Amino acid sequence: MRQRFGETRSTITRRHALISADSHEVTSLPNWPGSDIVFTITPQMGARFTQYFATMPEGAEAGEPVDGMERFLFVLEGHVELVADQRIFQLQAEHYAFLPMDQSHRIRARTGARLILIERAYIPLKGHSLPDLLVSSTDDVTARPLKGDDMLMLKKLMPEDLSCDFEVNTMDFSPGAGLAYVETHFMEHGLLFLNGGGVYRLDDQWYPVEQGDSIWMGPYCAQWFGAIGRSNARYLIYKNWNRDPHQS
Ligand code: UGY
Ligand code: MN
Repeated sequence: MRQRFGETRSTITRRHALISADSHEVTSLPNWPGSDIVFTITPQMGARFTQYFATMPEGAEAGEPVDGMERFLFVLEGHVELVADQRIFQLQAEHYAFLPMDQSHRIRARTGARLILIERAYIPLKGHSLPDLLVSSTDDVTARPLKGDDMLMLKKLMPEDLSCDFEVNTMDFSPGAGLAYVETHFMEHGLLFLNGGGVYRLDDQWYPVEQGDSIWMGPYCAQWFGAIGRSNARYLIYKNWNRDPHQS
């Protein structure tokens, strides 16, 4: 959507950022030839990970991230083929994959496709080997109420295993549901609104948010969300996890 008069809901502060789709800036990347790339969260803003959209035309191919990075990918639209570990996986909307650090792989668009990707430097844990490659779908993950609230259903997309240094979850709010309290934590978040919307508190500001919005919450960004509207609000959320703050 084109915004007139130089206005946007996008806001970037020292400890949080809201990036609405109207302000997306398309770039290209050597490992994504032919695809449109939009970085919404990067170390340049203070994050320790990247979150970006990749829009792939039919037939486009992509390679691995830069050395030392692990990758999480989630299909928003279309159909891609993931070639990894001498296998070929067919991924469509709501399918996702985790590629451990330095896992060789290719992504091929069978149709035009749109993905969201999260990448970060892996933090190894003594006595644990690298996490395994994972390919799954949100439909195959059981939803559970967050802290007993059945109006706020959580799906944990990554294995609950100490070898994993981050988690990615979906959080699905019934209309009128909200986080139980204003959270403050050292962990960061990368978030994408998949459906619906509401009001997000970030530090001392309250933002109207909707489908397609990306949010970065840096360490100790005070955060709260309330779902408004007639339909559920659901987001995909990254969090660094299972590592001591001295290491993260
Ligand atoms: O896992 C979380 O910290 C999550 N409840 N935070 C959030 O939704 N902003
Ligand atoms: Mn949180």
